[in-house]
Amino acid sequence: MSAQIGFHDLKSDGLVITAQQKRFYEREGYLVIKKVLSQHDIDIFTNRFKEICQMKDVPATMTVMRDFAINRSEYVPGEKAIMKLQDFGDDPVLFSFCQHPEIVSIVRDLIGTRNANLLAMHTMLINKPPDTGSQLSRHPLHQDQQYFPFGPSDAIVCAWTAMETVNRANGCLVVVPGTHKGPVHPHEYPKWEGGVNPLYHGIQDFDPNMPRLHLEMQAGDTVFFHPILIHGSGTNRTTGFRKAISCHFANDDICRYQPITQGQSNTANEIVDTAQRVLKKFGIDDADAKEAIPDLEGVWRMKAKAVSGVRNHL
Ligand SMILES: O=C(O)CCC(=O)C(=O)O
Repeated sequence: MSAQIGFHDLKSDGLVITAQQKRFYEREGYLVIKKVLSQHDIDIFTNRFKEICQMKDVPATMTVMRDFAINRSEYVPGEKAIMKLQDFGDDPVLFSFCQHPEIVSIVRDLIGTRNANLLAMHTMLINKPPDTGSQLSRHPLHQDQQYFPFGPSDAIVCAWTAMETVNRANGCLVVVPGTHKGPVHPHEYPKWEGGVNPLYHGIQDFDPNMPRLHLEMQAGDTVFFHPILIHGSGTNRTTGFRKAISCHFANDDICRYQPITQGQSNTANEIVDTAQRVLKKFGIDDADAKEAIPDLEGVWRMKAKAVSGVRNHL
């Protein structure tokens, strides 16, 4: 039997998904699989999130992002004030999401082979807060490949799991099917009246007539999507928080760092500055921070973590 089960093999069933599901992903740029995680799994991640919000054993490499809609003077530490955790690779409980056998098997079916060396490149737990009227809870339509100085894009996939019911009311994910076959568009901050969160860049030349699809999902359901797929998420108009956990996986046997494009340079500078600032918070001086993270590739070299197998290239 061929070892090439999964990557670009659209005729054979995978370990978990069918050939038909692979073809759907290839054509549409996303694939929703129901109940990939159990409620028990979700409870484990939710409880760990709550502990982190109380600053219990937070790994130094994790970024705990407060809700920018809350004024600093009104800030009360706790889960209601945290909108996102980023880079949880050194947190064994949350990182078990990236190692979850069902998730890993589906990722292998989409971008890997049975023995592919997979890396977790970008990990997040998003706690989308109820919107206070500013619409800051929106995430503009964007393409994740804008931020990645590595490829090919077909060997990268995001797994995004709903940690509760997500729907239009609380700002579910929105995708524009098929757009992964197009280019990466120029990204900038949207000129929205209420502002936008740091690093939430959006596509400027987006055609508003393109059909968008709202992915309403239940807790444990997971959408796998391509890094060029145009996606974002809406305003949370409920009084509850909308939680999701995600990981961008890359196939390390195939992916390599590549020079950034001209279109990536504006967002790249900001990401590099932000990453260097985080190091400086830990007492690292300016010159050392610049040496540790000289460019966008340096940011991702710092984030990448082996999920299975060994890390060789990224
Ligand atoms: O979970 C969300 O609201 C959107 C997440 C997303 O698109 C991203 O972080 O790239």
